[in-house]
Amino acid sequence: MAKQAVSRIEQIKDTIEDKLKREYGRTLKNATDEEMFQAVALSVRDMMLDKWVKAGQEIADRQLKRLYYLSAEFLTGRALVNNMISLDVLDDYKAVMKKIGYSFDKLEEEEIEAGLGNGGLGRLAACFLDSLSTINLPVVGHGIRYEYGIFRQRIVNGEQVEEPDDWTIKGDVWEIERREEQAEIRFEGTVEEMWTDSGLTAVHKNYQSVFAVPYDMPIMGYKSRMPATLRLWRAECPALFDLHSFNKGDYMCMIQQRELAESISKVLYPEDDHVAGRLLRLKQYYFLASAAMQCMVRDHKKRYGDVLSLPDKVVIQINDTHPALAIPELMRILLDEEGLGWDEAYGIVSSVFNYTNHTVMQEALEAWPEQLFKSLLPRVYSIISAMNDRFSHELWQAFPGEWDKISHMSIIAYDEIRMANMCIAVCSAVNGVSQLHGNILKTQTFRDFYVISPGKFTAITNGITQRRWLAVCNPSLTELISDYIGDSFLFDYRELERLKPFIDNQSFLNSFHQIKAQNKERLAEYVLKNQGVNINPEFLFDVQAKRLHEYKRQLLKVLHILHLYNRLTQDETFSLPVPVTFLFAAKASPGYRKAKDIIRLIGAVADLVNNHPRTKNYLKVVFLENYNVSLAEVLIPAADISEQISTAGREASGTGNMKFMLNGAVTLGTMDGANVEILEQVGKENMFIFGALAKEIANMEMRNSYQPKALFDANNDMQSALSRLIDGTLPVNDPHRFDTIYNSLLYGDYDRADKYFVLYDFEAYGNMFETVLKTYTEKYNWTKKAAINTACAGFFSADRTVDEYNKRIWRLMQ
Ligand code: 26Q
Repeated sequence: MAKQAVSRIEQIKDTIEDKLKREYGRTLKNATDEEMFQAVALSVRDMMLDKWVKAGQEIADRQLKRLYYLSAEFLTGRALVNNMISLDVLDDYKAVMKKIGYSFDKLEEEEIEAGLGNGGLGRLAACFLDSLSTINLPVVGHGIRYEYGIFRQRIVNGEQVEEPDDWTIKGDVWEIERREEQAEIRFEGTVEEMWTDSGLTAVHKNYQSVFAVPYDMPIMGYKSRMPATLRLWRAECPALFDLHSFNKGDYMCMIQQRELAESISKVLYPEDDHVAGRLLRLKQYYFLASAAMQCMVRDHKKRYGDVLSLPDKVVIQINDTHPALAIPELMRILLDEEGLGWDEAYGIVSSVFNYTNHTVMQEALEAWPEQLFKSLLPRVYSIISAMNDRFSHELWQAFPGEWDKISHMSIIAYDEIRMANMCIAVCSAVNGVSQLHGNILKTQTFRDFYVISPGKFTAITNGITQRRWLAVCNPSLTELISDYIGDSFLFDYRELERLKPFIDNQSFLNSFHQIKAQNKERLAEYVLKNQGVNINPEFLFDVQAKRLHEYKRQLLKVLHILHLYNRLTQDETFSLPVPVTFLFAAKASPGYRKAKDIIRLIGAVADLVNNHPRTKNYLKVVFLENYNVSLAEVLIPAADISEQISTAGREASGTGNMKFMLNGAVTLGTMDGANVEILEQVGKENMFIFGALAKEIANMEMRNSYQPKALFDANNDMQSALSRLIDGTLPVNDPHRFDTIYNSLLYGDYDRADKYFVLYDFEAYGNMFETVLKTYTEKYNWTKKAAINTACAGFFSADRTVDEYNKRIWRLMQ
């Protein structure tokens, strides 16, 4: 080993020892696992802080324009190994741990992941920060420091049980509290308009204050000189001791008030499907929006003196509509605190804001009851009202007399405030997250808006960071790739293509195959250790891992398993060319009944097929508990097949599909979201595409022509599979447990046929699955497809995504 490396290793060891001594009064010999983790993490943090401070200087000196990325969710996951890789010190730390005789894996396992998000949207925000930092673009992410992140899921007697995720219990090592930068957030009260020297001014009175205290976390991109900042806000009661109420003897009331204020940042809402107009959620969103905007204006004024130059120095991206209240909040600050006139303020606001949409489903578009909104946020309400009046006037010019259209497009109508409409009306750019999704926004969801402002709409396909989703989670494959093409693909995604010439190289393919086999063993060990279930790495691993949603169609896979069960049990001559392990991992919103029923169904199907003397040789079904970033890191590298089977037109993009692809799984999917673009990259020989196209689905919806019962009557296999839900075959106590699922597939809910077209794609899915199994038996051929998927995944790097955002929208300098 080179001399330099030896001294680096000594240095790291000394730092760790020093941290142990000073923080805990311990030595390398007697430190607990937790203390060891903390000490190591602190030593890594020191290295990041050096860069962070320098980056701050550089931003100030060069007066760089900065991105504010506002998001109610940041699903960052564990940070330790990721940070070591980014700082290029992983091998050094491994050597240190070896030297002191401490297991590196144990260190890794000790970290509690930050699960401050539900799924795709939150993980996207985390990938973006990593990529922005990697390409050295200045960004601050603003979010909420939820005390409880996404719930921990346990399966008890087949049912999902939620447990609180108290991730901060051990104190988060990565964050730094910045109490001196706290902001005051005002709720409720009344607004009085008064004429003063500067014209009509609004004064907000009798409000309730809550303080927002920021916690900053450096997010280290790969070999970056510009770590990103993630600023998470925590709610705190203003006065530690409210003497006034105390004196009145209102002690209990005082404590209650305090609890109420601090409840704002208590818990992440676990719903990402449809949402009731919850007061606390609205409080959370305004809390984030106001804190971020006050902080931005304050910082800008400190640097540049006044607010008029804001558009030159900041740009804001809002991750779906959840932080959209930042729009009227910035208006409020500019009007009420900075004394600008409406047009001047509106000009600034509309030039700095940009909005990303992540869903086309009506039930997930945010709308707030007008009265509730008005009483919680009276001043913000009056600003939105004024924006609505002006916008309605514009609409009237564009569509004279078309009342239906105008009320459909307004920001406020039918006693509701519609956040998406406000965003589209005000923002400079509106973007979808895949090409298909972008087109659907223009031609369906927001088509009337597209008519009046076609230039605003764009589509920028999502991406993932190849650091976490390859280097961290699949070190063996990363090493193999580096052996063939060097490791520059870790910061230049285009390099990954250079693997293509090796696709026919026998020895490359052999290693590729072996690595997949090892990763399958690693997963098998994990599943045995954590759930006490044996899975055989010789089986094909078919994985569907994502939130539980009807549109994602976990049910389609379940029905197909029942179909295979029927064939295997009814026909002794039938067998599968290769045995299959079907892995599911998914959290359901606690209030989403149907989703929870589907989890119960998966458990029942598992009990059935895993215990039947014949089927257990061919099929194994496992539901993996508590899907989160850390589990994804073990699961994804082990997959042979990636299930991406949503109803076409419903999955805005999907990002799991990209993670699986990068790790050499072949996609079995519909023409939905970014699957369409995966197909463009890999070609149809390297993907298994089936099912109705988005336009066919849209057509059936328009004509109301989908008739599942007719399909059912004409298809014996479908009848037999579906009957299993209600004929008492499934081992559950209540024989009617799955009646609702059965009925909704066949007859829909209320008067509309199943909105997710599960039975429509049943046959196509089954046929394509047969092709999958046949292809899998040709080992060489299969590995080639898998490797092509990896080689073609460069396009889906979030480095490419943020670069596109930058060229089209942000215009930041490196
Ligand atoms: C809805 C109403 C009121 C308040 C909140 C919400 C809410 C909360 C969370 C609505 C949606 C979400 C989360 C959405 C999400 O994760 N969408 C996913 O975003 C990914 C990143 O763009 C895409 O790849 C997925 O296709 C999309 O489903």
